[in-house]
Amino acid sequence: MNPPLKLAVVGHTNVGKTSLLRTLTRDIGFGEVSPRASTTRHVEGARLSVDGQALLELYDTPGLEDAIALLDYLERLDCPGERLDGPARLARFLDGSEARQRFEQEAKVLRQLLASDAGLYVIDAREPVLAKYRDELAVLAMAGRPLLPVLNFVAAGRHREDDWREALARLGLHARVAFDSVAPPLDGERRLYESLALLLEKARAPLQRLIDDHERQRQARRHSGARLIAELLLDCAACRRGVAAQPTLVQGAIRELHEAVRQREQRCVEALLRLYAFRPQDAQAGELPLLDGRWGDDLFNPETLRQLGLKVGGGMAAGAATGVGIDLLVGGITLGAAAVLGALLGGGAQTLRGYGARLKGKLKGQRELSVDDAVLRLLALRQQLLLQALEARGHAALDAIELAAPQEALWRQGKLPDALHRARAHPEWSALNPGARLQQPERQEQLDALSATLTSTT
Ligand SMILES: Nc1nc2c(ncn2[C@@H]2O[C@H](COP(=O)(O)OP(=O)(O)O)[C@@H](O)[C@H]2O)c(=O)[nH]1
Ligand SMILES: [Mg+2]
Repeated sequence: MNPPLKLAVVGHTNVGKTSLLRTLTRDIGFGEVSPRASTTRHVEGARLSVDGQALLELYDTPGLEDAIALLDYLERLDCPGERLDGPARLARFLDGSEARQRFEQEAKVLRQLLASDAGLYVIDAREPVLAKYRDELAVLAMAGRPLLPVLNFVAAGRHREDDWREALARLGLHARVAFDSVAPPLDGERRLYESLALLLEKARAPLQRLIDDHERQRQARRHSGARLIAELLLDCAACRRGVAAQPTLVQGAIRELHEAVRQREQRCVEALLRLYAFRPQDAQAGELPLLDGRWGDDLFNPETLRQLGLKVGGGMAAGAATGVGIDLLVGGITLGAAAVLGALLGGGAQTLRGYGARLKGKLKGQRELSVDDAVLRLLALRQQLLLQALEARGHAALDAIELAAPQEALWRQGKLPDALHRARAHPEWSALNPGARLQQPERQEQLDALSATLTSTT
């Protein structure tokens, strides 16, 4: 088995070396990231494995601080008549006393680069190409290791990628990748490894394995993410609260339902953050702008009627689906409701036994409250936006994600997925209801269907 490929992450102080490592390892806790200079004082490493096989080791290094003075010093190391090549020059420097004193920090970096197969040279692409950076590259080039420049901070508006590209070419560095550790390009990691494979022939196979594995993991995360959202929506669509039709009780029930939905959404946010390996405080569910509740029209839901074995005309079913008939049994019987009632009675004892109690409750002024369609649409949109934000977020990001409410026009109207209409008629499908039976095959089926819809629209 081949030993893992070793990469040294090198560059000036504060250009995002530690941040790049966090993003490539998907580890928010790696090292210490800080806007202050020189937070990384020693060499720290991380290992990436696939199926238990270590493929890549990445080493963080302290920043190079005084490359101009070091280059001067290195250029004066030849004895009279001698012309050292780069590695010989560095070897002499590292054996000398200055490597333990004045240039101690730089010596650590160079030792690590010499112990590695290649270096990633991280650049803050917002910076002008200053002499100190050119000298840094000249010093690093002496190690005789392939160097891949990583132009970091390219998501920032004002960067100088073109200046850097030209300057790097003049130094003989023609491969490079654009990256941003906080908001990495979607294919940034793949391009980084592919460019590296061009510089290092022996690294091609392990890097390709890494690329493939990371793509598989990305797909698996998306799939699991869509499923977490589908669970949230199903729980909310099937949730119901019974309450006597008295204004104060009704207000209390609405508040209670509102709170249950809010907490359920927050649980989904936390699960998504865990799935993407971010911190719990990296995003919060926002306020729910509305929840009026929706009154027991589930009795007229086509799915309920189907369960009852009732055949109703298209107009009746459509009316029920759009909420016509809400409250009918409380306020007074309209034609639609009467038709259902008649059909129920006509359906015989068998049918009435199942639904009679709920129906009787309604007739006595007991009401059933459930979650608005608009709220379900809002939850779906908001969580899908969160999922997209998590996919695009680097593990070096420090700011929390703002979970703003999406535009009202988007969630006020529109069709609900069929799975949610069905869920309305199945209180036992909601973890928010007592007596939930979440393993029912039919629920799982609807969950799969809903996840698939969400995956295709995310
Ligand atoms: N916006 C943005 N900020 C970054 C990026 N990389 C690093 N930072 C920030 O730049 C600062 C220095 O980063 P750090 O990783 O500690 O740099 P190092 O000294 O080279 O290890 C920190 O405040 C990071 O959050 C990037 O690609 N984009
Ligand atoms: Mg650092």
